[in-house]
Amino acid sequence: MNQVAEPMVNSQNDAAAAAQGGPVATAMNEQPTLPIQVANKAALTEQLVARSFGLTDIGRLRMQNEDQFLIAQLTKALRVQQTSLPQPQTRYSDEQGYLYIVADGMGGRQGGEQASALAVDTVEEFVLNTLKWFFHLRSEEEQNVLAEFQEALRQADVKVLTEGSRNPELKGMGTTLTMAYCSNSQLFIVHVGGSRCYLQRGGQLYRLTRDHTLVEEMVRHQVLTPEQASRHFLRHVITSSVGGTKPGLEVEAHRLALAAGDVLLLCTDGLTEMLPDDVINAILTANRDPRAACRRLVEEANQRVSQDNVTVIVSHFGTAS
Ligand SMILES: [Mn+2]
Repeated sequence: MNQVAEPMVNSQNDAAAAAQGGPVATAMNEQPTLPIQVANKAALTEQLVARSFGLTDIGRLRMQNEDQFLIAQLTKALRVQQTSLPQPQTRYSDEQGYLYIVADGMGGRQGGEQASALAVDTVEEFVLNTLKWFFHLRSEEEQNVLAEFQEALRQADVKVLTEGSRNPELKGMGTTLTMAYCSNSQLFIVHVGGSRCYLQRGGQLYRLTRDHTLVEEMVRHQVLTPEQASRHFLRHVITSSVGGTKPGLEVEAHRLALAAGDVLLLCTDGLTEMLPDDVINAILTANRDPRAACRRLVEEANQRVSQDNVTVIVSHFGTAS
């Protein structure tokens, strides 16, 4: 559940993030602040294999599910049309890219569902058509990846706004969008709104994204304590969205090096409204299978009578061998 507020400045304030348990990501143009170090070159080209699962649930009190998610694998393919050789019809490269998206729509009736669907579809299309960035990234190209993904969100913003302006029933529809892309062992994250991306490493859960919400702004300016913010009646008001009532959006971008054993979690606020971080961490630790972890997270949210749609993606990274 989200509503859109007037856009506010989304300062990427590391002190605020640190106060919440430490940022782990390197924001664009910012110095690395954290436990997750950029590894040496050899490690960065290490191929990690992901086991992923996603789940979306309407929750206990809603009539419709406005959340969407996507898990996709990108690979180079060679499709043989004709050959004299006894070889397989299609060959795939060993290199894989993994794409994860969660989106939480808003806008009443059909609007929310359509906004989140349209945004995911637009980003998916964009990612497919920028495949040139996906393999053997050189360091200068890594900056481009984040810039490209930010552009993907801007395109989605325009699409959702345009569609919303065409149909009075869809006017003002918008969506949060949190997206992670893993290529070799590099993780790229772009994010708008109140969904979240977490990384579990060494038994610790790190929140990689900030909520673009009015109450998080107020916490940052020390108007509210985090405890007050978690119960505040304006906690669903988001300060930036894909679509919504105004063009333009604040995109948060991060890049970090993944390691074998890392667990990635993307989720909508339906999960984090219900479950504190320590409960989420315990469930991820107790369920080493992504499918089991997703089911357990959704069950636990529903047991606490989730008033919102709940969507989770869990991905485990390991070495190829
Ligand atoms: Mn929600």
